[in-house]
Amino acid sequence: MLLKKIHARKIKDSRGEQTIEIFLNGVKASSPSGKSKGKHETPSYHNSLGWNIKFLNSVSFNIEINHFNDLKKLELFIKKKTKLSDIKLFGANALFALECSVLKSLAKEKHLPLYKIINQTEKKLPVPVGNAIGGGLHSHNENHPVFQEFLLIPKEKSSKENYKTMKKIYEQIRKIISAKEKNDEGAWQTSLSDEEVLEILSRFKDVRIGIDVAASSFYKSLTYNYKNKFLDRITQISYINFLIKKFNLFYIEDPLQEEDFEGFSKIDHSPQHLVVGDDLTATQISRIKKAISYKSINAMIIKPNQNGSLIELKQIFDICKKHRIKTILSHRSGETLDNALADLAVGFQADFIKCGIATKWREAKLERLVEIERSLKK
Ligand code: 2PG
Ligand code: MG
Repeated sequence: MLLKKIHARKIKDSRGEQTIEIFLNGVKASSPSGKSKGKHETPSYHNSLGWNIKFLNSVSFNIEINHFNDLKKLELFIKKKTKLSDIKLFGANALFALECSVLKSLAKEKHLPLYKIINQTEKKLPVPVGNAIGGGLHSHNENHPVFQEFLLIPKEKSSKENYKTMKKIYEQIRKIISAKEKNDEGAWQTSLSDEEVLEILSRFKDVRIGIDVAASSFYKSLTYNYKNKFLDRITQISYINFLIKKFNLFYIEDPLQEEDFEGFSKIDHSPQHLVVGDDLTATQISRIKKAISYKSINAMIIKPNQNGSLIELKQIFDICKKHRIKTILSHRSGETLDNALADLAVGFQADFIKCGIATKWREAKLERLVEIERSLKK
């Protein structure tokens, strides 16, 4: 496929914030954007979104792309044209949308599903991690839990059944907590406390439960600032270990602030629990290597737009596989209707996919997963 010209434009994500969409050969791809951004994420854009759009619309690429690894040629071309020292300085959102549009276009030309452009043979489907109740930075109400996300991880055998189970429990939760409003990710808003929410979720025996503490968002002046208590580092570690035991938590994301690699290693790491890095690792290879050397985590969030380069994303999956770190490919709190995340999860063989439960932006990914499952059975 000869990549000549693309068309880029600004669109709004689910939160009404600006992001980028790219059209290429009749297909389109777009990037999401986060709110609880890690300090070490690749910035979304170089200079500004307008600069990237102008550049992408004005350049003639003339690059022959026939398979996934040819994205390297595209990255080298952009580096040369922009005179940037590192391709990621181009901006993670612009680069990810561009690379994704190229893969989609290649898939269209070869009459293949997108995931097969990344991987022809493997067929494992990721298990969803769904946000049922929200707190922290994603909330709109004043009184909310401190933790950012309360998650359901179903145990069914199929993607279709997993989706159904999450939806069913999500509805039951609405009734129990008399929820009326949804947050940025379509999770229920509540004024209940963290432990009250966990008590409710632990009543559901056919799912495992998890939390995204997003601890950096309430860590100030060396202290974890809960509304009614202020915990130092050691007390935060014992509090999280206490919660893991009390509520049998399966999944614990960012329990400590994003620089505390050593502290993460003191969180209960039994094989039954996933200690997950998100802001800690920020989808950056150097941070992942550091987390491995400190034994900080046994699972990791991978956000394509936290890095930008799909070539690097593949390397990250390889590193995780080698070190037996479970992978969770993740959406952002500001999402678009693009459902490519499901294909990327299957293509890269992610163990889990974190993409919410409700609202059209989140359901687009879950529905695509069910569709892939159906096609694999044929
Ligand atoms: C997270 C994400 C997605 P944001 O912290 O895991 O759920 O939030 O996109 O706001 O960084
Ligand atoms: Mg997170």
